Amino acid sequence: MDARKAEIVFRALEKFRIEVPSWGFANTGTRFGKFLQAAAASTIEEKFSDAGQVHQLTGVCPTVAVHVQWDCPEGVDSTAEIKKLAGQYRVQPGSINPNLFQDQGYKYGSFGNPDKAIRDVALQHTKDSVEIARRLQSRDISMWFADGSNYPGTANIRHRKRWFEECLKATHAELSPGQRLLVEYKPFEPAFYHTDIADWGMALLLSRAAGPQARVLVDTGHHYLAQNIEQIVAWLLAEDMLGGFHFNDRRYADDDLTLGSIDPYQVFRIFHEILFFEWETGKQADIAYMIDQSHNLKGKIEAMIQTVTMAQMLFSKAAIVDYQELAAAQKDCDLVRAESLLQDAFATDVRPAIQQWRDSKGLPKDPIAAFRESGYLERITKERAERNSRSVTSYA
Ligand code: LRH
Ligand code: MN
Repeated sequence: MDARKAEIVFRALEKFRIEVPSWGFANTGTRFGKFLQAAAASTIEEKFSDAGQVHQLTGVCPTVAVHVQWDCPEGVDSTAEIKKLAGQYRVQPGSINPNLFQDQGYKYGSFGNPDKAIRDVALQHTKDSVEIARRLQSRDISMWFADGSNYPGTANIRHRKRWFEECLKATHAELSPGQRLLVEYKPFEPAFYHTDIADWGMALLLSRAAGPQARVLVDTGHHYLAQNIEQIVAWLLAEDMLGGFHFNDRRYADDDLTLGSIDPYQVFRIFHEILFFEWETGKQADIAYMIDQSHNLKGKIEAMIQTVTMAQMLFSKAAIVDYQELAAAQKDCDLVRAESLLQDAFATDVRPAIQQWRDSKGLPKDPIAAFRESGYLERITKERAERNSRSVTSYA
């Protein structure tokens, strides 16, 4: 790789940061059960400790996403301990994720529930989550809703849309000036007939209805296989409504597999649309890059390190596309030339430049190897095995 491209990779890596999810370190599974890992994290301290390891070894994940019901057992009063842990493990709390899908009361929805009392409970939990974010100096409140129905005729879709607008507006009114509301869409699961926020258009309209600090969150696993995700990204950029990503990979549906394990070119095309937008407009897109995966079989910390380094590599490959040339080829409708510029960048081995960048930062050239040599896994396995062996695994 020539020096000019290596310089571009260095500059790209300087600004690339990605947030890890606290729940990515915990024992998770599918509805058919979960295979327990002795070293899995279950307390918020263990999740910050593991996230701290990933940041120490990669240097690019200074924040960890917090899921309120799973990580803040005392609600707002859990913030003092989280601040302490942030100092101890040198990773900051990132996006705050309210949980509006687990409680029994949400059987027929949260913001979309016909029962106003349930909508009020959901709204209060969301307001508490905004307060948690304020106390933790977290910028983003990231909202996903399982709301929907399983059978035709069982839900008034228009009424539910109105209730979502009302509740999102009320949530937006709670935000401090610097805070953002991220609205995540998903076409199905756990609802299998209609989902209230099923696609990017619905999320965009509801975000606009909520207020100027609301943006759309794109979870890469929340699309039908035939959908062109990078086109959605380009549109959201053009509308200045793209707030962030939940990165993962999938072969079939919302499989939450490790990023780039099935279709790395997909993530490359997404990064390309963002970097091409920034080159063309001179604007820095204000995007929160985040991971949302459940590591059911792989070692959870290794899977997270693998994800972060894969994201770095795909971001670096996208950064070396020659945009000047590309713009000219697009203008001339030189299809082969234009496509080759992306394919050449994707085919470029950027790993030597990334290793030089890590070296220049005093970071291990190979974070996975460094993790395996660190003895961290052996230590936490001893500490956590007995407790983890007691947790339940069955589906029913
Ligand atoms: C829903 C989702 C959402 C999270 C959850 C863990 O599928 O993507 O972002 O709250 O996974
Ligand atoms: Mn998600």
